[in-house]
Amino acid sequence: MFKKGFIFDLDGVIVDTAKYHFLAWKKLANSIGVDFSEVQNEQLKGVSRVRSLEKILEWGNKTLPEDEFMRLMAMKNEDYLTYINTMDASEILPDVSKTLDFLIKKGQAIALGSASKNATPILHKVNLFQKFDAIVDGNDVSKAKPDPEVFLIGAKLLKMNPEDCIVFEDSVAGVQAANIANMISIGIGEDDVLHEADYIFKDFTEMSSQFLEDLISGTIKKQPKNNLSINN
Ligand code: B16
Ligand code: MG
Repeated sequence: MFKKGFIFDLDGVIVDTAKYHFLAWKKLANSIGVDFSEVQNEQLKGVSRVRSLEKILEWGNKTLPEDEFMRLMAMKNEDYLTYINTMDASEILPDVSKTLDFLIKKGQAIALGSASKNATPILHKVNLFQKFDAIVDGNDVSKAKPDPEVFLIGAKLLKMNPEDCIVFEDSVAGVQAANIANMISIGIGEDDVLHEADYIFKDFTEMSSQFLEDLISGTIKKQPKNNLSINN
């Protein structure tokens, strides 16, 4: 039997919490006189809370003392949690549960690879926690995506070699992290944003069971790439 490691990002792949991060960061940024666009927001996807605030301050040409920086991060998270608290299984993105169940039925190893420190409570809220063999989140890593640390820890916990792992990601930083880890990167979202991914789908409804079978058997392989490096 073929066995691969399937690593799922959380925000923007399993649940649409990316919209809640955007709303909470936008409110926080506006409160200190900074604004940013949806295009700029793509750069906040997949990156840590600390790095997100650093980027927002860079965009606004602002520097802050450390205690103020910490206070703003806490404010953003408090606001974000008010959205999260209302979540339930209806917020699981289309065909995610079906894909997880298919992979489980096929005996595949499944991990979460998220930058979020809120990942575990979110998985419990939407009732998917028990479907994962391993969870790696923002509490387990010291280096943010595009560093591959989160996915390499995931592979290790699944007892799989990185080259036998497949990553589902909605962020540019996450796709880059998967590529650097030498895993097959599958972008979930728009072609023009995620063009560095090996394969791109708008969402899981576009992914056939044959495609998943071919990933499992190894018929579908990583695309050759040049110049992979960490650049955030
Ligand atoms: P938190 P993912 C990431 O989650 C989000 O995409 C990113 O926007 C967020 O800043 C990061 O988690 C940290 O989240 O503030 O909840 O710790 O996409 O890697 O699942
Ligand atoms: Mg994401």
